[in-house]
Amino acid sequence: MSRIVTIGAAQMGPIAAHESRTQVVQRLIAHLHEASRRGCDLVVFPELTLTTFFPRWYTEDQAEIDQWFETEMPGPETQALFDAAAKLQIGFHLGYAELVEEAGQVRRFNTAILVDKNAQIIGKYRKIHLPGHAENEPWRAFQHLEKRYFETGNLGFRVFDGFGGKVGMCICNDRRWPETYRVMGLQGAELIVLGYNTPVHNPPAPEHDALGLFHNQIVMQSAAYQNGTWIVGVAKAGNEEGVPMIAGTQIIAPSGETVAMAAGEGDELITAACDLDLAASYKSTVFNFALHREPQHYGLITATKGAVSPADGVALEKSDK
Ligand code: CDT
Repeated sequence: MSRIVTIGAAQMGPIAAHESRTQVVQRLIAHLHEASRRGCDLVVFPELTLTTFFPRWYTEDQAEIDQWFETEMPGPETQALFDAAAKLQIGFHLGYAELVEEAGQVRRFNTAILVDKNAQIIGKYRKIHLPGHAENEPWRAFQHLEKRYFETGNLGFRVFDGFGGKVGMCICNDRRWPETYRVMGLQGAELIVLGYNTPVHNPPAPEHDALGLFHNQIVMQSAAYQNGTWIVGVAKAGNEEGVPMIAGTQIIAPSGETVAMAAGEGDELITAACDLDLAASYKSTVFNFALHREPQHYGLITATKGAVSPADGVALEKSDK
């Protein structure tokens, strides 16, 4: 038996600051129509799909920042996306900035939703690993203020039933952390979808710049293999407001092999027929967690933020201290 989900990874080229939500949604709908022509069941859009990557700018004016956030989903400008998807019977994954009131408090998250073929939201994730900094750092060519504008996600790494399988979500910087995938792998994830906005230039470590696509590749390919899951990674790419961002949108099989890859840095749909049953071949053999994982022998690591310390019960090498 096979469970084929035909997936479209909908890379977006740059989104200018002046571009309206309605204009962006038209670009997304164009992706959906092409995806329909190619028989897609699910289309994956990137992180913060609806706007330019606004954390590159510092401001103390909260109203200025809040213009980038959605207060409802779907809202007046995004309803057309849901309507088009339902009409075409295609599900989608969408990243956006979310402003909600929870327990009487206004909260802001970097969020992604998973939507089924009938335009029903069946999964939600709020980004946990927020990169960058919280204060203005004028020495940088551009800022990366996710720690200023978003709270740490409070929904955990979950796996949702959808598209005939177990679907997990994470966002951008999360993809660099092995625990992101392992937490979902332990829940049986067969497909993990994620979007990213990754500047080519990393101001604190410019020596990494030439390796951006390589790092993108190794984290997602190794995670796919080590957890026996499909991974779909989708970029917002190209030169956005003077900041070049990596492309490298791709669909990766549970073997760790990339089966489809974007060629350019603009709006581009790549597709693959993904057999979710391929995951079982890895989950039942080399990465049979129940049979082969030995967490009780890994050393005691408590859930502290940052580096482990001897107090956590981990025997550290001298060089680690
Ligand atoms: N959006 C996002 O998370 N981007 C980061 C840039 C890292 S440099 C601060 C990423 O990990 O791709």
